[in-house]
Amino acid sequence: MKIETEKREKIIAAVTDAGRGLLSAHDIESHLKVKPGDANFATEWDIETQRVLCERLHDIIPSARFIVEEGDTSDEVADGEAAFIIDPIDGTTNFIHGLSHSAVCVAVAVGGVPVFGCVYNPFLDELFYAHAGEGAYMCKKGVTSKIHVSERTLPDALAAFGTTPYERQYADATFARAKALFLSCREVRREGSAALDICYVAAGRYDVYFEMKISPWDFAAAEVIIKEAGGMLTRLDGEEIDARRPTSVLATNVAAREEAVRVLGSVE
Ligand code: LIP
Repeated sequence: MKIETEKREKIIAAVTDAGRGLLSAHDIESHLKVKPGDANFATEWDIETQRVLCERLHDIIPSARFIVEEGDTSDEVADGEAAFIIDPIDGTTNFIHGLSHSAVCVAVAVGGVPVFGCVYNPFLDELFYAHAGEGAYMCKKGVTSKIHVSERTLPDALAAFGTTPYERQYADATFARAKALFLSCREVRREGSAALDICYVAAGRYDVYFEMKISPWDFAAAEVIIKEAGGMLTRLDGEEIDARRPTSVLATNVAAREEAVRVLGSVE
């Protein structure tokens, strides 16, 4: 499935409008909705942003299904069926705490395979986007550039990771792997938005990112972007990802991939 240019432009406009709307957010912590799991919240901006995005996106591709973070209204998506996969604010905890590392994420997927993705951080005015087969790009303050993963090998790599904060049973497994990476690379980071962290690998800022379990809306849009930037996104065991269900993720460039898989796989 190829998304026509006009539809891509409308999707990007919906995403960037939604992102800019977050810049006027205030009293964020006074209206939190508690969600299942550990320290899992939705703000009124998560919920309203998702509502407006769903309306605008439905007008662009009326036949598409929806897989969304907020509420239990996600559709079942059959192989071959088009779906929007939406995270209205990836990095919600950062947003609550006033950190500028959050993004509005929309992917168009066919079955479990994203074909178009856009990830927009309004706080830095950085839009990452890609369509399958057509390269990956970043637009910052009106200037668009093609992005590509780095050629750093693991010893020179800056590696990021996620902490599955809503499912802390993975904590020992996460931090053991983060330590193994830390002892094998230049440095590690945990910044709190899987989508942006995967896009940073695509842009050559990071070289590796892993998380033990994240949801489709956290990674689907960034999946197209990193693959079109010459990088790889698989499960931690190297198997292909289905963007319709939660999964572990390992995002890397090519140069560091084999060593990163070995180091992460060496942890019990
Ligand atoms: C978050 C991710 C983060 C991950 C959290 C959560 P949210 O997304 O971006 O990397 O560690 O488990 O999934 O919940 O802020 O949209």
